[in-house]
Amino acid sequence: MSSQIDHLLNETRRFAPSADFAAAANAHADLYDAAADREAFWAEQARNLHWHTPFTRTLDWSNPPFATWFEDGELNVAYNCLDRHVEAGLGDRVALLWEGEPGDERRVTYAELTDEVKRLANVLTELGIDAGDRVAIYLPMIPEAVAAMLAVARIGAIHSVVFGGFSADSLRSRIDDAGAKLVITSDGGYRKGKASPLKPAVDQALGDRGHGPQETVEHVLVVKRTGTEVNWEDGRDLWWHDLVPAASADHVAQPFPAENPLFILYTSGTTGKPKGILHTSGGYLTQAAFTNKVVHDLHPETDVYWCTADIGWITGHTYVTYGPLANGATQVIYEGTPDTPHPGRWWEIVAKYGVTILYTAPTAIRSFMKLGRSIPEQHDLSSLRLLGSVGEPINPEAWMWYRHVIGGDRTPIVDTWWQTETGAIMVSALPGVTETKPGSAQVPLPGIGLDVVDDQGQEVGNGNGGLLVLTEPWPSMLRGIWGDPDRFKETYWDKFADKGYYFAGDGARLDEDGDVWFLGRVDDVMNVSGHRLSTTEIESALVGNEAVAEAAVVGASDETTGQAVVAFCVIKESYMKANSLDGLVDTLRAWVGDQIGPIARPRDVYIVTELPKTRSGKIMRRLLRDVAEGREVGDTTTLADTMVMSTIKGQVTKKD
Ligand code: 6R9
Repeated sequence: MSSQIDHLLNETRRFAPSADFAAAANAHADLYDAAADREAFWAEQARNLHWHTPFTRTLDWSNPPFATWFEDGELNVAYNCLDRHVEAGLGDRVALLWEGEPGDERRVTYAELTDEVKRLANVLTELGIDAGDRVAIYLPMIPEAVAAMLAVARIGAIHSVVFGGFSADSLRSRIDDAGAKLVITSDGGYRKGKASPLKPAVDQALGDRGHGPQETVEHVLVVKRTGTEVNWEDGRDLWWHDLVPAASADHVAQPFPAENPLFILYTSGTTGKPKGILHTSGGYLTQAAFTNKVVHDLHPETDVYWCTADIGWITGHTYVTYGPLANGATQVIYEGTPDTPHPGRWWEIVAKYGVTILYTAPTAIRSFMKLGRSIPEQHDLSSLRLLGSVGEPINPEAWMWYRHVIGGDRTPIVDTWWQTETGAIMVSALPGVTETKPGSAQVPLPGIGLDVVDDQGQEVGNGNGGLLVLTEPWPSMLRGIWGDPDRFKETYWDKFADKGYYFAGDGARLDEDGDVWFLGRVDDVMNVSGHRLSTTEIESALVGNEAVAEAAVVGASDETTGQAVVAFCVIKESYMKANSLDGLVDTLRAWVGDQIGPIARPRDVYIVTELPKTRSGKIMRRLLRDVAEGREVGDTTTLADTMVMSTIKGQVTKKD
């Protein structure tokens, strides 16, 4: 492993925190010392929440991998996100600065959101939803989506949010797996300048199954957002606007045990069947609130926070709904796509609301890079003081662009690694404390145990690569896979069962300082002539070339080298305007050879206009591997744009 090519580790740019930032930061270096007693540290963080019944036990790890945290304590998650702020006199503080795609806006204060959630909680109870029942939420990014999650939590029921971009089939399988009793949806939402319907998918998901004994859904509660005509099933379908405003706003939040399930969120695994990741209440909310406070440096009195994730993803659960509201933050929520009605829409929103903290994904940053800096430069971004990244490794060049063009060379960047399963951020720089390195997620947070090991679970040590493991239980860890404890053990715990490590499925390296560099999922690691090469490393080299906006690299089987490097590159518009593309393929092959070493030089470079991505923005390399190996392209149903593969195939064959 030590013979690996260390292109990424040659990244020498460093950014120390400014004295001003450090002086006002929530994070301090002494947090790491404070976490030397891990359990005491998390217990202290948990006490920042309101407990109806204080806990006396912190962690029970006597039956691994099934952990309990704060088990004998009782709390109400919604009370922590709403009522306690109102009771503290902060009812007039704006919780949600909502911007619809067509430009309509709503400001919702903590008092108003609390009122809405109380009414909805009463409606849910009237509809027969009890603690422990499952409620599916299939909504666009509108304030009702946040209210729905909180109302379900308030009565101790379990939500399963299904991303609005998922099909009727995906919705049906999630409703069935969870046995949902109620679906909360809307007529539609605005996307790409149009009203995009949602209710028909719910009708299809429910209708196809008839009303046999298997049917669990009793009602569908429908928010009117677009005014589009909807099909209506009397007795089953109910309008939100008929029930919620008319319901009583008196509702006392009852305490529930810390381990009461809070939500199920489905995530794709290596097999076809999505896994219902289960999270519970006290530990999850503790780590959500703590990380949002120290990693995003949230100062709720003054900050305007914006996490661009949809609530259909874990990032939207933890860093739109639960973390920021538990902390009493004021946050922006935007309904639509980043380029509607114009490509500067996000930057217009940053300027309009004076956003101070922006948390987004590398895929978004790279697509803005592709359009060029002139678009963000038309807007005043001087309010920004902290930038965050999540979802994928961020290439050093994208990191630098983010810092320079969006952050005006002022803002710290936190590259945050975590998963649906981890519930909250696990690895990140602490702003104001850590000297940052473009491309590295850097250090485990205080209270988190992490290592990089080989296949046998042995530490690889600094300077080497291997598999990322979490060595200690953490408060917001998944508690299981809904209905499938065996799969939970097999997927995450069996690989290093003797050590009790959680296997994350990510490749990572430790540099000489012990900082973590993520190398992508382990199935994205290539083996070329016996050398382990990471897709991320070669993609970063390609994105470092002036012509390339975005790159995806796959290992295609090759008779001589085992695997060969095949790269798919999207070219910057500014480059195409000024240059011919003749010879660019050879230039890029040579460029990678120069940057990393001859072994990494791609066998093929294909110039394409688009890369295949999931709806959460992760590149689907599996499909590109099919193209690179000349196979029929596999299952494309989870792509955001299912046409993209035929476009790519056309572009690849043309170049042959
Ligand atoms: C939060 C989220 C989890 C997978 C994870 C890893 C990748 C996320 C990353 C990152 C490198 C980062 N990932 N953040 N890789 N650096 N900062 O994205 O959850 O959708 O479950 O994905 O995403 O591969 O294993 P989820």
